[in-house]
Amino acid sequence: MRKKLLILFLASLLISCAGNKNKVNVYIWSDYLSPDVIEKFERETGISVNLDTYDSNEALLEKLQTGVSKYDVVVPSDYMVQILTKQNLLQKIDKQKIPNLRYINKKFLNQEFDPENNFSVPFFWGTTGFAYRKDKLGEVPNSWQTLFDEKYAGKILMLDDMRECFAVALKLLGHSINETDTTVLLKAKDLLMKQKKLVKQYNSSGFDQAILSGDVWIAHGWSGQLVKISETDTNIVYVLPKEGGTLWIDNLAIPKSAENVENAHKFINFLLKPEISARVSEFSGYATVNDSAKKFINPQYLTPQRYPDDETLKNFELMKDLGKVTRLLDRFWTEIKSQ
Ligand code: N2P
Repeated sequence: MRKKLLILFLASLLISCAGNKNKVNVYIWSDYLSPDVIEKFERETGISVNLDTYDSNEALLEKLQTGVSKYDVVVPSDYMVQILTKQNLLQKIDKQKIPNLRYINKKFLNQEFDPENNFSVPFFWGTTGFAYRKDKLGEVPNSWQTLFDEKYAGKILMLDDMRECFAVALKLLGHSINETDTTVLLKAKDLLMKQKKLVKQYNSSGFDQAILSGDVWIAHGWSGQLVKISETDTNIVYVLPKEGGTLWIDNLAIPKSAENVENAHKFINFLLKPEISARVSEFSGYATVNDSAKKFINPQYLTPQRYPDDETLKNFELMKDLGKVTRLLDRFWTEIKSQ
């Protein structure tokens, strides 16, 4: 009996070891990957994908800091790549193992947040703007001011995202989204405090559904999801405000604590295949950084809404790590949310 038990125990140990080798744990923005792409990777490589999702960079930071879950691939935005690298939470990517890096448009490489792309590989890019319902607004808005207009009280949604909300207030005040001056930040906080009574929800996961259902009339949000619904419902319009806002690049990266590093490289390289990049871009609504993918994308998805030109983006900026000032913003944000 004892012997049998021991054999059983050893067998299960073997199976779990083999199982470990054959998986990749991915922590990524919700709505980024389509199920068919995951299945294709699993079929081609025999590696199974465990997927967890998040809707803010800060949620990702917290997960990696506490170390409770072990992820092999994560997708931080620009400023978060900087923060994670400074905190030694990412590992160097072995570029030899990512030959498909060659497909990435050079303009997305060697950015200030990772000058040699040692820790991150660009994946999607996009903007932060807002969408409105044509049937409810008697105007054609082009300014962040609309999100602060009393007549839309109770019909406004803001992203549940500290940096994104401050970016809106700062742009409205005529400043950079990376402003660090305390007096200016205080003014931005006051603006957001006043706005709070007009805001129905702070929501980063269902902002598209909230405006689609008519629950709100104006929704602050990210390009992909908002552009996607505006393509199927002509009553919804996505706006890039004249004051400018956030331009962002989301990147594939491997945490220091990853246990399946080999598989992480395989997964990243797979996502950079032109056909695969094309598919996930069509699915998510977000713009690909992969030039060779464009020929696989249905031209109906290569619109100025999804790919705004430089002129439209002239007042849009990438977020930067604000260093110590982040703590001040954290405090302001808690005050706003708890008032
Ligand atoms: C939301 C994806 C947008 C990410 N699902 C912005 N960095």
